[in-house]
Amino acid sequence: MTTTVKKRAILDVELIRKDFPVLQLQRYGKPLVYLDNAATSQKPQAVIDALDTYYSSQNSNVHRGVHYLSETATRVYEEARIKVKHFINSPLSCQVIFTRGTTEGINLVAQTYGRKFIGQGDEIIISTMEHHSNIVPWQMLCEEKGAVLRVIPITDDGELMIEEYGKLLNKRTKLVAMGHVSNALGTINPVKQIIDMAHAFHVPVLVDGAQSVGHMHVDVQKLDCDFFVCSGHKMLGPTGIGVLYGKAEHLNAMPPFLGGGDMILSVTFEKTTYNSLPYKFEAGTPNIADAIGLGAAIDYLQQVGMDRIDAYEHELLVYGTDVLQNIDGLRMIGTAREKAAVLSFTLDSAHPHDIGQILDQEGIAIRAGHHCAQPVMQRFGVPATARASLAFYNTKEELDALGRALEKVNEVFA
Ligand code: C6P
Repeated sequence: MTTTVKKRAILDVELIRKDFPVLQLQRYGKPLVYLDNAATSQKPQAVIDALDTYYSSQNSNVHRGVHYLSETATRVYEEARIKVKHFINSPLSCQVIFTRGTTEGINLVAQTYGRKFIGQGDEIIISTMEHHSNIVPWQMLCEEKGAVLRVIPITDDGELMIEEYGKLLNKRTKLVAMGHVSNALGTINPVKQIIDMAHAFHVPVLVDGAQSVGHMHVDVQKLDCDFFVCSGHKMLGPTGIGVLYGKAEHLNAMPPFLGGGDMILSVTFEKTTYNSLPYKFEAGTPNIADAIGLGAAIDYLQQVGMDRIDAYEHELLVYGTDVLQNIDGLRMIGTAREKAAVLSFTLDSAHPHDIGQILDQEGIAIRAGHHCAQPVMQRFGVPATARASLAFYNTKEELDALGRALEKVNEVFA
């Protein structure tokens, strides 16, 4: 992987850290070192405050009431949608659909677009490094429809084999679904190239942006992706809220996902007519508070600046990689040239779960396991990895602490 620093980030990390209550905690009398950001990010006070403000002074149902509170709740909920629109550069805010998260977004596309447009003998392309959320919904669809799942292989560094991808594309291909950044390897996939290659075959592309959108600038129009999905909780927002962006032509052509209130224009026992976008895909009372919380998270990310976040996290990645390379018996899993700040590794001396436990005793939170990406583990011949995943509020000192703790693991298991 690259060991040069792209550009220097000027970021006052100590000041930023003060905005995150969880980062002030201690674990076993030691300062908490939170390195499990790919699982979920911590939340700044501004997001916690937005939830508090909503529940203490704005709480009401949206799109229904004629009273002041309902109109206020509707306004702030829809403002959150507009914030997402600007953040990912969606052409229109009605192309931003609130979901529960990435998993729901992918299932929504599989169950609506997929069921309508993918049939017997058709092919869907994914890659070896997908999260289970971007495998299982397509497998379920293939089983139901008699379609075929095709998988792009990856190199020993954890990079997509683009030539093999080119060979898989053909006139039976009906969809490509691709992770932007691998949660298990950190690989940043060349999604623009993947999309352009698919579009040459008139094949739409869904991008799983769960691990990219809070860490780098994402522009869905520049990417020209057909669908983009992400989770609020991985980008400083609350759990239970996510986003599905789609091109209007696809969203309009898709049948609804869930039926119920708000997604209809009129209902009789004979016939229901569906609401316009985005409401057609938001049946029932939506997750109002958490959408507002996501809006506050976006405000916060934009104040810090996505370019600065990206550059600083890259600096951390380079530094952390150097620290880990000095640990005896450490094997890095995922050494792509283009990497996000995910350090996935094994140690000769200890199982990843044991590593996780010893690190926890040192106040360091990492994830150990298969990271819901079992095919990647199989590809690298390991049952699990230990994974330190970074965010812009992490520091080089924390990575030094990780290095010292891993040396301790080696001593304990010597
Ligand atoms: N990865 C991790 O620790 P949800 O659970 O719907 O918010 O996100 C699912 C998901 C989809 N795609 C990718 C690339 C992901 O990384 C995740 C979530 C977490 O790596 C939890 S398994």
